[in-house]
Amino acid sequence: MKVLVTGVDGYSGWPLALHLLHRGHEVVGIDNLVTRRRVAEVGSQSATPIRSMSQRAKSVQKVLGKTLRFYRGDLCQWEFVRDLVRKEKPEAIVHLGEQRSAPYSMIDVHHAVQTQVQNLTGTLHILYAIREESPKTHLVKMGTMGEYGTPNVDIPEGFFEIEYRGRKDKLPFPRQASSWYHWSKVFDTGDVMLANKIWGTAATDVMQGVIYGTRTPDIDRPDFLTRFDFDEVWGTALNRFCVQAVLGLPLTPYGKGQQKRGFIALEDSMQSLTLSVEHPAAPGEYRVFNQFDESYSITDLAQLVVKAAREDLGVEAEIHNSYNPRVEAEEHYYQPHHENLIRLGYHHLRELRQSLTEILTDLQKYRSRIESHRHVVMPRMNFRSPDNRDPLHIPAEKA
Ligand code: NAD
Ligand code: USQ
Repeated sequence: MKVLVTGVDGYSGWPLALHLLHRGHEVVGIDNLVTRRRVAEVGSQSATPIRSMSQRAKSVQKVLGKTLRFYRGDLCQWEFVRDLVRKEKPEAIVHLGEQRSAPYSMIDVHHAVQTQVQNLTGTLHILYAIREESPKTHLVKMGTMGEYGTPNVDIPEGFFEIEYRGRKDKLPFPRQASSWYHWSKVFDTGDVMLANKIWGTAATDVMQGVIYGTRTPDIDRPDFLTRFDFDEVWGTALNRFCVQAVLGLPLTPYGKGQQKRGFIALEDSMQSLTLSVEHPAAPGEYRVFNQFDESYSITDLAQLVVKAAREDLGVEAEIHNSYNPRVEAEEHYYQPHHENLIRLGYHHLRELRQSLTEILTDLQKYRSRIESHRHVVMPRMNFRSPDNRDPLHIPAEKA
């Protein structure tokens, strides 16, 4: 199958491209390399030393004997997207190429606007390009579990049956996001549903939980490493906790630390996306997959990292609940469903404990890269405050 991966230079786009190539698919990738620039903008870098896209494409040719066709371009440029889809006519597009950091979207008005305008524009361009140039293309659109928020009832996969004042209907489950970024994904969802309704675009809308990990079998070589972010703005919870343990910094569950999220290993995320591609939505179908493996509280995760750091590295890490820079429930009910991918054959491949050992080992290897950026690890933002800094904030770093 010919698959177009947007955001192919990213944390998940790059291992996905390699996984699809390994499975015999033809892969075309596009990216404007903006995550590299945005991470530099907040004074950070990937913990892993990643190669440039041109070096990556050369390694693919040399090591795998396959071709990854890479286009450098911006999804916000309509002619670029239209011409690409016209030329390639992919059977599937996996759309990962968006601004993906909630804290980045909360920095100020410019970052909020950039996030929403660019994410929605890219998705609309892809929807129109499919409609005009390749109407049979199946869109696998990456959304987020954070679209649903944390309601006090179970979270279904996209839709639920409701009875109200004696009448019944099947409706989209309410979205209650808590950052400008997460809301951009909600708005994307509305646009994908509308394209499906008016043009019959076949779409899988993926509500994915937080990804963790440094490895998949496809990226197990220095020239195939994927990025790994750890700073306050771009790093995600479990990955950050591992970096904090390695650097001897306290682990920082925010607030009470009882907020729960769905998590998924990088390898399992690749497996899930591949299942969505290889078992496409039917013509005219819109379906929603909740893509995560297990849900955990943030404190449970921090405790697992403390244990792994002790057992694997002999390091005694500490947990130091910091103030919460975000506006979110710190204790809540959380019961999302995730049966659709299991029905397609999903089974958990990478155990969390194994991932922790791999992350900690890899971080030791690249220690100098995180050591030189330790000043960007601890939280300094505040979603509530207009200048996004907490005036009362006492850094959680050890005295
Ligand atoms: P990432 O930032 O590493 O990758 C995104 C890639 O898209 C980057 O290489 C970036 O340069 C590119 N990109 C962004 N805007 C673009 C544009 N306008 N034109 C062309 N390329 C553009 O992020 P990731 O972690 O790989 O996330 C991929 C997708 O998965 C995102 O849509 C994100 O919202 C979603 N997601 C991520 C996670 C996670 O934990 N990392 C969890 C759930 C959902
Ligand atoms: N958290 C801490 N301490 C930290 C970092 C995070 O307690 O040091 C908490 C946050 O307050 C939040 C939870 O961990 O409650 C998750 O935060 P995160 O930074 O790991 O993830 P998030 O901002 O939600 O975003 C990430 C990805 C995003 C994706 C989302 C999936 O960056 O692209 O959409 O995970 S989900 O969370 O399911 O919406």
